[in-house]
Amino acid sequence: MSLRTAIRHSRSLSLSAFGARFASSAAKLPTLKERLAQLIPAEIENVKAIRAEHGKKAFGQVTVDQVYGGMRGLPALLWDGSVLDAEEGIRFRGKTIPDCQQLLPKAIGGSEPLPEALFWLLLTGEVPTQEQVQELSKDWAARAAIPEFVEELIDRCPGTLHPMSQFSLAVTALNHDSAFAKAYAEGISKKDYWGPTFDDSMDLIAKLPNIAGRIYRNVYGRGKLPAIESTKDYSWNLANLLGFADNEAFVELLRLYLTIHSDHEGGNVSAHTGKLVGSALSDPFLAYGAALNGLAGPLHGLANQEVLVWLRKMQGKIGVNASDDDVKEYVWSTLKSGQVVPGYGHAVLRKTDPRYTAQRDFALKHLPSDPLFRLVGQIYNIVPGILLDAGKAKNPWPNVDAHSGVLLTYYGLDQMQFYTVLFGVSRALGVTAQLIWDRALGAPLERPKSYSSTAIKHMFESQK
Ligand code: FAM
Repeated sequence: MSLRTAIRHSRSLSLSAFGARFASSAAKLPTLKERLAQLIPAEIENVKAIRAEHGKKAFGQVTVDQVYGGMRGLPALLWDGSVLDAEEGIRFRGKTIPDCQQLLPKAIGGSEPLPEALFWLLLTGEVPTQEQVQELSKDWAARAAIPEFVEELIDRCPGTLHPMSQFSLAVTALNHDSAFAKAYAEGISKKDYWGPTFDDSMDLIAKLPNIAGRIYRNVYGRGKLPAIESTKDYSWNLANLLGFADNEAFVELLRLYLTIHSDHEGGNVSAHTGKLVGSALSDPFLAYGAALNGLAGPLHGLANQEVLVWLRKMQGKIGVNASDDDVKEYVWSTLKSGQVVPGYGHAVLRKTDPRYTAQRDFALKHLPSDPLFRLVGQIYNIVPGILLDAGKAKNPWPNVDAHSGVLLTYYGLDQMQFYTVLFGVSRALGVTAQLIWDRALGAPLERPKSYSSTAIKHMFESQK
């Protein structure tokens, strides 16, 4: 048994012993913060032990192509919350999306996992009880109000400012009340950093529905925001703020959506940006504001908007019930004009994204004969072959963004420019979970080395 496995094994034994002790007493279950406080000391020891035994060992070589090629595959980051396998897709703390759908607590009468439970899982590696999830929903509802000046800031944005820019502005401005920034200014000890980072993260997540809802209603003229309901879950409240809570299927979609978009290991642009900026001890609001700006790029989160724009253009050009040949011609015309097919390809994945599959399963259950869903399915049968023929993309299969827009559109949320904001609400779960653990483990300032092309040439000329 490897050292790491041995440590994990003994830890999981002691955790289950804790669980058993816990179950036998009638005491109240720990809150998320209390549970984390119990877990952190053992993980600090775990990391110390790994570094003591393996710290000087090498992962392998770094090639010049990796330096020029966006650092693909470079092992350079630590994050326990989720791991992405190129063939299988994402696992959150070892659990696949279907596992999460099965194991995580759901709303009463619902069948999709609650994102509250996913956040708990990401942070602790444990599946929370229904009661713990309800407490978390309540806690987030209690923290949901946003400062008046942030409301005004959003209200003063022109309707032509992209919702993602408004979202990032508002999130950044929340740093006005950062517990971490205040504690740091007052001289908090390094070992205590994670506490106010946790508090800020909880505030940040809790306030996102009010921010997103306000942006949506302002930009699309949907009237005043309703109040947060403290007895409802996070997704219901978000749906209500957007004006869609009457439709239970939409609320279920949001629960699934917020769960599956939350985290995709540490190296994607938004997750890594949050970690990088956080490594300068910028508080969670500043770090997540930066992450949102990365998510707003068309090769990352904005791809969900791009997919719908592309589908609508396609329908405009070749009609709603187009033949396979017409679709093929349209896809080729996209490629020949030097553009990417949005929603296809991935920097790590080499198979269909399980987040795509989860959304397809949802569509098969709730909207099997929707024309736009049929088009998405038709494209799925056509695009991979074309991308393979074109011979450039390493992964011809669809990613998460190929499917989300069609579901939202079906329920009437057809303002494509808003789609990445929903992605952003979800991604906060993963990025903040990572920030909390980074502060708990004392992660240092990130500072990789950059080289000039001249230096690279000289380095290898001298080795000839
Ligand atoms: N359509 C056309 N060309 C594509 C392509 C696609 N969907 N995917 C990759 N390629 C091209 C790519 O542009 C590159 O061309 P050049 O050599 O001319 O630069 C070539 O194939 C090799 O790229 P790769 O190694 O397969 O992919 P990368 O790791 O460089 O890039 C993506 C990954 C996601 C940026 C890329 O597949 C892409 O642009 N896809 C479309 C945009 C998209 O759907 N993004 C969302 C990704 C999503 F999961 C997320 O982050 N939310």
